[in-house]
Amino acid sequence: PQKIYLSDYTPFGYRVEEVHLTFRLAPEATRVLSRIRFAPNPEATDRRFFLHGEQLKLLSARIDGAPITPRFVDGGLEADVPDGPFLWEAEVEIAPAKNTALEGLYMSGGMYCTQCEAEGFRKITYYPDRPDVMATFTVRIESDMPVLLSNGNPLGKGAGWAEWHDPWPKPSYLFALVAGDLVNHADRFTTMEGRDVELNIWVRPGDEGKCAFGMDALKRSMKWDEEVYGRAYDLDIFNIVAVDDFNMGAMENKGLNIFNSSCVLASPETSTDANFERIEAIIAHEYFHNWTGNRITCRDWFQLCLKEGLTVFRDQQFTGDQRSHAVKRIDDVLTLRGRQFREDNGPLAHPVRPESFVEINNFYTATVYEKGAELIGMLKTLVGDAAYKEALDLYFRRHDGQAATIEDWLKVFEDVTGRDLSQFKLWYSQAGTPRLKVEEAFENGTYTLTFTQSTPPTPGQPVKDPKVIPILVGLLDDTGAEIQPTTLLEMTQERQSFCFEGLSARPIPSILRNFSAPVILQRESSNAERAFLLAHDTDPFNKWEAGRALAKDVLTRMICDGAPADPAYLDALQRVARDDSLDPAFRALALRQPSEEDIAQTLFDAGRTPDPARIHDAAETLAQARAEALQDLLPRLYAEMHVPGPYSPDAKAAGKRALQNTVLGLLSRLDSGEAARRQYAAADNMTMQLGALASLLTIERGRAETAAFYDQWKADRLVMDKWFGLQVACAAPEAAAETARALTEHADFDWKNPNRFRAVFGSLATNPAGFHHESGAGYALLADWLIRLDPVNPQTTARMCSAFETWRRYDADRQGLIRAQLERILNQPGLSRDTTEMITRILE
Ligand code: B3K
Ligand code: ZN
Repeated sequence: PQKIYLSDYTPFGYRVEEVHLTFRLAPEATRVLSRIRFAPNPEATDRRFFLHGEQLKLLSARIDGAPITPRFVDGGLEADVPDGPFLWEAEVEIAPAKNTALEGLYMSGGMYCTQCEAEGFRKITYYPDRPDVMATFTVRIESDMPVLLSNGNPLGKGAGWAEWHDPWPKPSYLFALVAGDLVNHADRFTTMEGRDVELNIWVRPGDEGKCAFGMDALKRSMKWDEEVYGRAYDLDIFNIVAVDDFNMGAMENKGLNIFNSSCVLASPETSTDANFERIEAIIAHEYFHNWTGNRITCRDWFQLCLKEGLTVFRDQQFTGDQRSHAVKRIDDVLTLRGRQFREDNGPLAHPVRPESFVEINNFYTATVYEKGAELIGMLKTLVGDAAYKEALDLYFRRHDGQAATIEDWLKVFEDVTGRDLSQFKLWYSQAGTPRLKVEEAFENGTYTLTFTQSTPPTPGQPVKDPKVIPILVGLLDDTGAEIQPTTLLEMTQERQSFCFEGLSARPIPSILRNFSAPVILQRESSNAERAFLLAHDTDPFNKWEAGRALAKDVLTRMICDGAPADPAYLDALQRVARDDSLDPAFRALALRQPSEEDIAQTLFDAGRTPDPARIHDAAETLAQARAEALQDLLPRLYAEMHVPGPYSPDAKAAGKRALQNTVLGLLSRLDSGEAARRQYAAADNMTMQLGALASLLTIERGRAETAAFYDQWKADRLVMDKWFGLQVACAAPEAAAETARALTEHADFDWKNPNRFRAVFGSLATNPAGFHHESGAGYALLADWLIRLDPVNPQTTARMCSAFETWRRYDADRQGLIRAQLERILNQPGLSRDTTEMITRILE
């Protein structure tokens, strides 16, 4: 397979002045007529006229009205064209009903829909399918489906047709079309510029009761982007459509966002608090793309983080503003460490701005998204809030309507602040998670912190240069009073010291407050000090982090030395649980035990070979010890967290329920699930119902509830995904693979639906002791199903391959078992480019 390089970028030889598309929709034979005005691009030298096109049947092609016979070449066609502007016309035939890859135009639940990012438009018609070619689109849809949608504003509609015009030039990846028998939840929003905007969420009949929350989230997002970034919406209509079969979460098509139904449909009975929060964040994310992604797009796909890192950062800010900054930051760091650090420290490590790829869909990663967002956060910390705002204003002014690069992005910060950001740029080009070692000294009232940074080698990058690391630090005295408020230390060298003078005694440092850089902090510390910070740190992130470090240390000792659960840790836990001054959501996070995956990574970092079975046993032992230590407190805390009245998804109520469910998990280890059974029976919302079921399954009970849950919810696909997933996620190590296998034989296991496939196999992959069971059954089962899915849906198959990315952490036996499965997958004849690239990189 061919590798594409950033360094090979050249602009396309032609500009597209306007695009007219006509769709005559039919499941097996849709006709797409295109009329495209091209003109030579004065900024380009190469005049080769190449149009991308895949899986298209070309019926006719004309240039300036005269029929032509193009030359078919790999991935598209070439033609001889006039020297000046010309009109290209083509008619192609495609078969949306046969499109199981869910890229291009496809059918889901009887409706037509599209997914074009990154390179799906070429499966719709011949076109320069690259993000730096921007054009205005006019679209006519002919179909007897009642609802016909495309980008932009409606031009008109009649029986069997509709026309749309999008006045904003856009790249083809933002094109969208939907046709179906849909109903809408409608609303309106008036922008700060006085534009009256029609808002719709379109769903299949029966789902109209699950739109209100999404609509409210949309309006809050629109308002927030006006208030915080000064960005107003720019069309007369904004449509969201819910689709059941979707490879990702959602897509920001101009004026016509298409969502995986799991990321927009919400109701108290069917959605958990976590679902509500995620839906709010994704609605915001896609909406925010209207400016960061659509009005300013990417020059090429190597610049993906330009829109994704920034838009994730913006949606994180939004959620923090709407809910709690402290809790949001902790959640984000948990995700970052769980997914991005894992990626960055394994064979799939790549820079935030990759320099080459085989299949761009394989680079919609935690590194591009989540680490990309961290880089924006660091930049903001370094330049300060005011300069950040100025830089963003300049970015929007300078690059509106353009396809931009990371160089353009950094230049606005340089121009606003006068800083040289060339060293900062290393964050975009160097992969790997930096290690930050800390040494301390105290002498004559001066406290010195010395940091040493180093980044381990990653594929293709054996040696790293020192990066700019913003380190937020505060100092406490031994009473817990803050003697040095949060201060920014700007580290630029490999080894660097910072002094705090005039202190009367050695302080207790709180380092890397708010997790100010995506690094692994290495510091010798005692559990007494961790417990002290857990009790006294004024920085909520580091307060939580101290408890986390304490728990990890205790677990590590239990695993490696067979030590018992440390009573000092259990004491500290009690104090947090009991501290009513703390937000329940924060307490729930602080009481959450580090995941087995997190422990495996930590052990591996410390030079040990993690044993998933031993980690699981220790985690179970600790959980039991925690339950017993908190025994007296649990019933009261459980009762106190009860939220009376009708369900509301707000952060305060959700925080209480989170703590209540955490407490229930511990209680269940003491009462054989009695409280959980009561909660299950009384639950009037999915958060409490699922929380109870999870508690029961974790202690290997809840058979009756599992059956009842199925009977209650079998008609609801999104709830059934939870049912499939939870059974695998909670299965005991020796039962996980068999549980998953048995579920694949269930009549409702629709494996071609990505949500259902992920429910089973995503849960298997994130149950470490089950997936990595020494029998190898988990590996073999996943490989069987990846082999089966690949010809049907390469994108989802390739994404799931990352289940194997940590294989080098484990012992020789497990490595051997995994290698055998990876090689078996790789040897499949006709394996997709997507999956081939992933397995090859994992094996290298
Ligand atoms: N931009 C889309 C992702 C497209 C995925 C292509 N395989 C969703 C988002 O980040 O908003
Ligand atoms: Zn995005």
